[in-house]
Amino acid sequence: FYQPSQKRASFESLPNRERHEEFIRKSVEILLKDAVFEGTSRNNRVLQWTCPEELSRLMEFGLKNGPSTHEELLEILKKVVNYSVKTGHPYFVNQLFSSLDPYGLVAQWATDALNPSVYTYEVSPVFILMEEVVLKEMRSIVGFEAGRGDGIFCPGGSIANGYAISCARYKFQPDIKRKGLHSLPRLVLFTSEDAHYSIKKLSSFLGIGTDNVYLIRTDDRGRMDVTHLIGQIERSLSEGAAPFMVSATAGTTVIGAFDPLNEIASVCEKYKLWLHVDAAWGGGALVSGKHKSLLKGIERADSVTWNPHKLLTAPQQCSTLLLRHEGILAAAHSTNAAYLFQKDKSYDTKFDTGDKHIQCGRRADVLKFWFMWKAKGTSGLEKHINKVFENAAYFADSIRNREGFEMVIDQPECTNVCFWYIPESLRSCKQDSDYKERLHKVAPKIKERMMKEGSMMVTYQAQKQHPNFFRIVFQNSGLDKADMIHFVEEIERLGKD
Ligand code: ABU
Repeated sequence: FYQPSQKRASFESLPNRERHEEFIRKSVEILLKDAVFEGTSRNNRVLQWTCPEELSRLMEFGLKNGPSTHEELLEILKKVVNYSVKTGHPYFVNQLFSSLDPYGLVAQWATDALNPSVYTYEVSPVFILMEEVVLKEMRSIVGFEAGRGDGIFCPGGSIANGYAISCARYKFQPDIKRKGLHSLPRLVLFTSEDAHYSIKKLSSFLGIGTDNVYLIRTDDRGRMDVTHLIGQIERSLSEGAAPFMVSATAGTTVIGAFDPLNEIASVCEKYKLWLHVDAAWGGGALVSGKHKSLLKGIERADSVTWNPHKLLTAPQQCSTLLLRHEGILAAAHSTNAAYLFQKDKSYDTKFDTGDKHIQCGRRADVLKFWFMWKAKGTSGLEKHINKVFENAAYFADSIRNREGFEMVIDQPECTNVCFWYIPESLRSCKQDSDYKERLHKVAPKIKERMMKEGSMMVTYQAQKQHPNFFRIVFQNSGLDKADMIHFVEEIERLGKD
């Protein structure tokens, strides 16, 4: 611990260790009370909206030369909690993560207390073995034979998708590792127009270029159009380019659509393309006997992104990339740094798994998920998934025929439900030429009101020809039917004029 020489206003008579212990205990008390218990109470607000200028004044973000007292720091901590959004609050239904899982939280805190870096067995013995077990179990659930293959925990689904592109490219031309892009023809990959933006972003990062991400049309339910996919593969071949990968999506970000994986897998087999499935969002459905058929065909993939911090509500971040190809991550990325990955260590150095990552230092994101899984069992995870799908269906049923609501997709496949709210003043104007323009302004206005009141958080966006619509996301299995009705009525209240 840092031990400042100056006198401090509090705990001053205690030896430093005791002062720090008291400081930590008081800090944890604040976090438990303000962030965990009050922060997730339906009686409290999801957020206290403050504009950036005012927040800058209230929080005093500036750093100073001298130290702060523990009392000052505890006050600062209270403010950090106060002005932060309570993403574990039941009415935070804004993003593809939410909820506050007690086991996940404790394990996250344990991770931070131990502060490991998961690259070598000597530094992270528990987490190295834990990662291997969890990744193998996840591969088995995906359907890879006997759970065999490769895998890693990554800092987010975007990076997992990037690893998939890197592995696919390596498989296509292993020379890439030494010779770089000079060894390659123009590579082309295919993904749907509704896919996550990380596919384009990481293609740019990896030197493939966004122009070489060919976007495939989606149908009226947001699923990849396989005929168009075949057409675009043929187009790339006729251009003399080298198609190497299809990134399908299982649970698109906005609509929650599942691409037809079996059909896409057959196309990939025919053209010898790597099949990646971005199941960052929808992957959680695999643990449910009732819902796993949404991802039928995923077992034919070469790689899968699956984020337990999404549908399975592990704390941020908990993202994985799972591969059917053993050893491909190390083959594509290792550089054998002699100061970390010495081969003459006293134990089997196959347990020094860090070199297959592009990161060096790395958090133990596995612990929170493993601990939650231990606490609930696979059957508990399944119950959770079934409940959130039930909630989403109940919400959709509640608004489908309710005056003022209109579904974007009538039968959502995942637990994101997209809809318009049409205020009374607009309901008779559907034939007007400016109707879409006016409807486009409704969701941002309602969102502004809910943010200012702090009563709930739900996001909105425009997509393709559609004016702004709401996307409400369910992944907190602590919610029930009364909450679903609350959301409906709250949107009506906020949008009444
Ligand atoms: N991959 C995160 C997507 C963010 C969101 O729309 O919730």
